[in-house]
Amino acid sequence: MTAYSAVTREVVRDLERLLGAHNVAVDPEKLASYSRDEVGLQFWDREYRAEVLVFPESTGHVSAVLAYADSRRIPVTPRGAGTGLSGGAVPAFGGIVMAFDRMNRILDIDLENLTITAEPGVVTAEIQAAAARHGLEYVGDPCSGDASFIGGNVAENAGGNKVIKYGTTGANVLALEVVLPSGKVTWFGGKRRKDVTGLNLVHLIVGSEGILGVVTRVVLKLVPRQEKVVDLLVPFSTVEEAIALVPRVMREVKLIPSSLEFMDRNSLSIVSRYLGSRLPYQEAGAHLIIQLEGNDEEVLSDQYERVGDLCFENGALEVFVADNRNFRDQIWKTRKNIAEAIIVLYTKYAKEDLVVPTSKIPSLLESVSEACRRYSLEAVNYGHVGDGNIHVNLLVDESCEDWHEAIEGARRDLYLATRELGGTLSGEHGIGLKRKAYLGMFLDDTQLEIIRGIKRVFDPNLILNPGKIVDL
Ligand code: 2HG
Ligand code: ZN
Repeated sequence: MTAYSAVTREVVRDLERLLGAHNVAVDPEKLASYSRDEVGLQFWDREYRAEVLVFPESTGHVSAVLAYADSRRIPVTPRGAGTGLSGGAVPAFGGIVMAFDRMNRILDIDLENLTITAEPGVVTAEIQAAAARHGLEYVGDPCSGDASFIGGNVAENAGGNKVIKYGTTGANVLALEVVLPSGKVTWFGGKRRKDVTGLNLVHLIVGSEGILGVVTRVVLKLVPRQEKVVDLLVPFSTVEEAIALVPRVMREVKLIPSSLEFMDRNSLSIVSRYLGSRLPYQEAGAHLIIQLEGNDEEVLSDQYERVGDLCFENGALEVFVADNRNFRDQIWKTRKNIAEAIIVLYTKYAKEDLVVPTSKIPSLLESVSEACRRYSLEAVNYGHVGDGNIHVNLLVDESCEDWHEAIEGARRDLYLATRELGGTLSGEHGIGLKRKAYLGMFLDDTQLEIIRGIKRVFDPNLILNPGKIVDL
């Protein structure tokens, strides 16, 4: 375990000299709010607190702070908008939190090469909007996209609602400017669609949760924007019927929807309490959202009719075609607010991010029910069913005193079942601080040693986001 230096008054003065006093903060309220992400404080066994905040305005600033911190062994935790769900941006060892609020410029939209280049503090939705103004689309679409920063999306390899057709954030990253803990600045990748020149370092950085280097510029792929989008909202009596439809849409209608999302009855009931609105057939066992897109009205309507027929064949109670802005917004507002509804309405819960081969989703959900029976929990299951990525949220009765034990027991059982099914611990939220203790259930010693070795190559003094993913 590394011994880190404390942030003294002298260190704060040095940082002010490097960045300007207006880019350094130590006031306790700010420190507290920049020391957490969306993981509730009730989940940590102690308080994690930054000693100083820095707000770099340029790559030069990032480099200067890292070189300084490296030479003094002060931990640095990079942070996006704080929408993460794994404690990835929590300063586990105190020290410096580096926040990217002030590196928030879109630098270039390249209409020849179909790319957009941005600083890490740009909100994901702004990237989508900027691309849309040029008839293009950035397809990364995490549920937190109205708030999350693109740098955070890259660090966690955020998934979201369009992965089934377009892949995760990583699949849409072409290049990254990265500052290493030593302060050295380098570029991985470029504005090119192919690259086997050496190892794939772009995709080593994507999803590395800020433990290897700090991303200061991101070059993303853009695609032509499809002019027409239709969402089908399809209620089913049972979860099984809904899930059985997923591979059939792709195989039999021969298309890949741009989204294929799932919400069970409890998801809808909780989000409806939170938003004060209802979707049709709210009491049904499960709903699917199937999104189709295209440029030709007739082709699209032929496709959704075929998908609709298939839904009815599979026991759908109804097929609602949302082809107008209002209904589509209502559906997606409902879907995107489930996570927030749980955070606001409950304090004792586990938010899981399990992924299994899609054919194993029914078995996973059986294990969820079993764990709920065993530990007297209630489950809310929803998520990116087309990717096999289910956000199992386990709720504990608010009156339960030993709720941590119930949750840890259920998590362990579920992880064992997930592993048995060929699944894994996290699809898109990451390991961070929250899942670190369980990583060894999914990766063997050889794999963990490789990760530790890579960490040491990038960060020999272990100053960058220490305490995340693996211990050293
Ligand atoms: C979603 O898909 C997010 O809504 C959050 O990834 C999921 O909080 C969750 O469990
Ligand atoms: Zn999700």
